[in-house]
Amino acid sequence: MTEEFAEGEALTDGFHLVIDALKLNDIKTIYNVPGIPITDLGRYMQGAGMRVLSFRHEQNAGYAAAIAGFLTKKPGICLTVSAPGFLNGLTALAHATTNCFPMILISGSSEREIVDLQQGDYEEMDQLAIAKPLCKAAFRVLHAEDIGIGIARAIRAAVSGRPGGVYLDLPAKVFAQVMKAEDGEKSLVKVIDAAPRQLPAPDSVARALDVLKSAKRPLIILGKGAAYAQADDAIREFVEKSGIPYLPMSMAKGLLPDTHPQSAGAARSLALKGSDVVMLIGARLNWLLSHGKGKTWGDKPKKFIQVDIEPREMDSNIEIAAPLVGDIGSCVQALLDGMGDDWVTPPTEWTKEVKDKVDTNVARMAPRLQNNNTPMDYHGALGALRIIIKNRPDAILVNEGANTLDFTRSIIDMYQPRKRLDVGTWGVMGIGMGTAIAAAVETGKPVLAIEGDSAFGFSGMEIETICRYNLPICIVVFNNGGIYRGTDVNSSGGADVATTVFVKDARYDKMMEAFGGVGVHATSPDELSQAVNEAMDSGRPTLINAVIDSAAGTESGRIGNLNPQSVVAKK
Ligand code: ADP
Ligand code: TZD
Ligand code: MG
Repeated sequence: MTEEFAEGEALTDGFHLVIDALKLNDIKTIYNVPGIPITDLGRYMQGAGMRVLSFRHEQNAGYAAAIAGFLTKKPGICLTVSAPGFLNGLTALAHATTNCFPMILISGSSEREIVDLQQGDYEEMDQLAIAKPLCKAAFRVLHAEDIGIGIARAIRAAVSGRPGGVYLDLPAKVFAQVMKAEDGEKSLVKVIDAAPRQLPAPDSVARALDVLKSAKRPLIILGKGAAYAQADDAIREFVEKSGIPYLPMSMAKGLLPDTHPQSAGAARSLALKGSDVVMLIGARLNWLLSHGKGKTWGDKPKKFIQVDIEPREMDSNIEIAAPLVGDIGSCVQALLDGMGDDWVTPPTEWTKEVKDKVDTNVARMAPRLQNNNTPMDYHGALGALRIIIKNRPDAILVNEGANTLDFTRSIIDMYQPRKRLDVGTWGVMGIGMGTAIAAAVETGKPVLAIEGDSAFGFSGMEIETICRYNLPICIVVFNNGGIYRGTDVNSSGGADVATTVFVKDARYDKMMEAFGGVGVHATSPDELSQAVNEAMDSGRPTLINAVIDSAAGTESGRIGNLNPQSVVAKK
């Protein structure tokens, strides 16, 4: 800036404009790793009363921001340094976009002139170009007076329509640019109605209800879009009034309690195969639903109704007989209004068939969940943790791993919306600690993180962060000594252990003690249960090393079928 300022004139600069723009838009929590050129930005943010949480690795700060977006419907903010810090944050930005979570990755960057001439600046990288294919929108601000509009655009892009990740590039020199405080204030933009309601077309609502009424064996599938929408009461009323069995996708568990009489969760296979009309609410027909076809769905012809904010999601995999485009709250309300007072619930032949299957499967599972074996198997350990969540339904459950993920999802019932946070659409390992931290920070609720030992390793260093901020997080590491199992052998007979095997009898609990947290070594379900209850009562950061039989798991948990098979090699 070459402009001269009068002596004593009130001034502002890029640093403070970023802070003012965020605060004006009610964004007060930042997940970051400090360094050039954003160290002072973090300091000034903290000084201005924002909560700035410093992580040990940007990827974890990014996962925290992503899940903060899911939990709050406001963009979670991850702040990083240039090139390497930016790249470390990028996995989370792509994850947010893939999962439809609103998030903004704000990265400092180097001198544009030097970057574009490739003259080798400190941490040189064309970050904007690299971010673009991995997010919903990417913006760069080159002048301090554009910070207000840049942040406004980033917020609106992240939360409107289908939510997603947005990249905002702030070159170092913008922070130091000075302008008159008065002009600075005028340059800020408050985003009005960042995610406007999107009402469905009345004829689409009528079509959806016609298709639903024609069903003999209808099924509702609730996805994490339905959880995100925060239309909990309308969704519950709709499901109950319809009388239709419903299946929750992983992060939609608890939208209605998993113990609800209409839940088909424990009869998933029968519900998918047996249904004739399927209504998807905030769930995509991607790999997690076998693309709506194949043996998962059986031979019976089916019609699909899909409720989604993204019009292009319709027919992504198969024909959608009744697309209903709009925000879930508005769509579900329109469906409820259209059902009228004479809605006929589905034939009991179907609802009873589903309910009987649920009851049989639940009864069959019950004794396995009560075993007190040492070393523990997944059922014994999760049988204990299941009771804890039942008694503490407002606790947030974070979950990653392979067997640890699949068993936890099916065994632990959830009772409230948005309490189950996991690996999401990509099945990504490493979301654990960032997710747990943001869950504790954003909601103030206790967090139970159930982690495979491999999964935990991807973000394990953040236990220092958890201890530093004294967060009420209890981590249970399901330690089976490896990825899927701890029993694999190296087929060459060489000295290296097999590729999926870790150090035997590792003591993850001791890591926690290094930072002043509580470490517990648990070898039985009773010990595990006691330790988790103590942790959740005290609210102290705790890590429990839960010893799981190294032979208990299966390759890739429940998705082993996705592994390509060699016809010539032996494992
Ligand atoms: P799951 O993995 O639980 O099946 P997905 O992530 O595949 O869920 O699907 C979520 C869907 O929800 C996305 O297609 C997204 O466009 C949609 N969605 C997200 N928020 C809303 C909303 N407020 N209203 C309508 N649809 C939404
Ligand atoms: N890297 C990333 C980022 N995401 C992944 N999903 C994987 C690698 C591959 N992977 C899985 O899909 S699950 C898993 C890996 C490494 C770990 C499974 O081991 P675990 O759980 O110890 O966490 P179990 O209970 O031993 O099965
Ligand atoms: Mg393991």
